[in-house]
Amino acid sequence: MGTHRNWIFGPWMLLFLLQLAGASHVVHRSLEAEQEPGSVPASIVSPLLRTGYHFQPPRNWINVITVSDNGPLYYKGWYHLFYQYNPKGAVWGNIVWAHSVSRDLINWIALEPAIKPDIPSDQYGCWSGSATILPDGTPAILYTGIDRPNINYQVQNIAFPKNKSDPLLREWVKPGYNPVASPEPGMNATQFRDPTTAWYADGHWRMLVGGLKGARRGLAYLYRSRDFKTWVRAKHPLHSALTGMWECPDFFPVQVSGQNGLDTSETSPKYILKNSLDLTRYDYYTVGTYNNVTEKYVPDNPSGDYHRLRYDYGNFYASKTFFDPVKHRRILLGWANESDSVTHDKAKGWAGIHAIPRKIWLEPSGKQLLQWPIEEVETLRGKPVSISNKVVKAGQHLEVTGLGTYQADVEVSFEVSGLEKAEAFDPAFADDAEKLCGIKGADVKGGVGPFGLWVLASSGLEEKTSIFFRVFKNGHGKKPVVLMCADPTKSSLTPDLYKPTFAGFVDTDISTGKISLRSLIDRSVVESFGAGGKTCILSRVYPSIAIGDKAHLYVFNNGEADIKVSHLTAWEMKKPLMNGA
Ligand SMILES: *[C@@H]1O[C@H](CO)[C@@H](O)[C@H](O)[C@H]1NC(C)=O
Ligand SMILES: *[C@@H]1O[C@H](CO)[C@@H](O)[C@H](O)[C@H]1NC(C)=O
Ligand SMILES: *[C@@H]1O[C@H](CO)[C@@H](O)[C@H](O)[C@H]1NC(C)=O
Ligand SMILES: *[C@H]1O[C@@H](CO)[C@H](O)[C@@H](O)[C@@H]1NC(C)=O
Repeated sequence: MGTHRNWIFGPWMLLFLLQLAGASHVVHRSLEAEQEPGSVPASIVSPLLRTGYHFQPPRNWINVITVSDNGPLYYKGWYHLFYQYNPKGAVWGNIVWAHSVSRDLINWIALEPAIKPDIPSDQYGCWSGSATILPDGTPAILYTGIDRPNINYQVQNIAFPKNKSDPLLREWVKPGYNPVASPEPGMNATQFRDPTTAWYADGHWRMLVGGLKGARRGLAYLYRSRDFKTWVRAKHPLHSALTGMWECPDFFPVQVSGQNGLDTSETSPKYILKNSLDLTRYDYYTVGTYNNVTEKYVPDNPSGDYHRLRYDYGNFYASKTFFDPVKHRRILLGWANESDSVTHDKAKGWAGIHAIPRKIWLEPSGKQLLQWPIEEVETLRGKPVSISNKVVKAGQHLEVTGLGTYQADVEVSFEVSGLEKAEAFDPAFADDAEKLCGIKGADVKGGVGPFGLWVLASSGLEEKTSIFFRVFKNGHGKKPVVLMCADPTKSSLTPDLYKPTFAGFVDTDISTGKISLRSLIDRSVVESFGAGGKTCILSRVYPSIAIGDKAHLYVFNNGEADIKVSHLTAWEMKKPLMNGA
């Protein structure tokens, strides 16, 4: 994916390059005025803000830029995760595929990088790609290479394991026939990247590569191959839309009912197409059908391409799924960048984490996916603390005590009544949950809600990150609108943090009186799953007081209607093996 591109052309990177070059004292000074480098707040570099059970490379890798996931894969008893990594810190031109292995997707062991620039067609960078297992069991990696200096001219390459008997797949070789796909006349060579896992049907392999046509048309180029070696572009893309560049396309079949996943080469009446939109830096997907004769994908909801569903309404990008043959499930992995400053990142010596792997499946309505943290994460749970049948009255809050809550897993079921007290929904916000949440944050009193959790909160509530629901009346005969929101505006007293309110609507019928919330809290990240995984939000937050044992957890209710916590269980989470850190 083009995180690297963003780093190269994005404003932060520009500032950073200018700083490096010593070329812009103006820019340098304005940055200093904002955050006074040299006086990075002690809390930012505190080990208590480094995540405990989220995927990260080791601590001592100085100036790690961004970590994004590439193609996860299962081979001979091990899950393999490859991710974009800069071993040289401040030098961006040498992106490699770092490599970690796991037996359970929770405990990770770091190996040497799997793919590094060393052939003409990847000598200026090894960017994202995907892995596919061929019928004889051989894994193959397709990835984007940069083959010329000073311009991000993108081609697609292939690599195979050197020793197929090595379950750790430590060494990879790149056949001499690379690259296997290059930009053709009429294609934008700097917007041509991130090959997908391939699928097989009708005597041909097929894969997608993300692209951009003209100024605005994002598309997924379709390639075919008989032998996985010679790839020919189909005349038509699989799909396209006027959204800007499509990074990291992901395309896979889903079962119409049940929670099992399908191998990418299986067929189904329903498919998911996901793209990471470089313009907004979020991951969007549609549910649709794939016609294997015309080789076109058609979203079920015609407006879906532009008002699309997101895997996560927070900080979550460049995600990728894979089919886990062990538990017959499809698993989603996503990358979350930092929300502090580049100066902070340099002081910390690390930047970028992965979300907890999520199992995904189609909701029975067929309209969206459901997501849930993989069950393996529950092996990290310590002793539980539970609360049952507690009413939290209007304007009140309830502390959950008896555990360390800075690294915790919290599941709560709410009972909601008094729906007649709900505020009226303004249809002007029908497509803009985020804006609505920005206006009606956690401290803005409501009718039914805001109610939910204050996590990573200080005892005096100077700091708190709010994860909550707010219910709106929606005209006669329509079900109430439920907004799920993550409000980090009070999360820290540290200046110069990126603290956007993130939000999504929850397609649930709250007139049943019930809604659930699960939050995975891990020092500087909060991942929340509303209504059983219908709406998910990941936030990065960096408290300055509410760190370590000073972090508190509360249930709050800022609505007029009482809320009942029918059940809440919170677990302290243990630290898994995390790449030796
Ligand atoms: C290939 O890997 C297997 C299993 O790790 C090992 O026993 C064998 O020596 C390796 N072969 C070579 C040529 O390195
Ligand atoms: C390729 O896309 C980039 C980004 O939109 C644009 O700046 C550039 O002009 C395009 N190049 C061509 C040849 O269309
Ligand atoms: C399309 O899918 C159907 C159903 O799985 C299969 O029977 C058929 O062979 C496929 N056709 C092509 C051209 O892939
Ligand atoms: C993560 O960082 C924030 C703050 O710098 C940016 O606004 C986001 O665009 C960025 N997200 C991605 C996916 O790059």
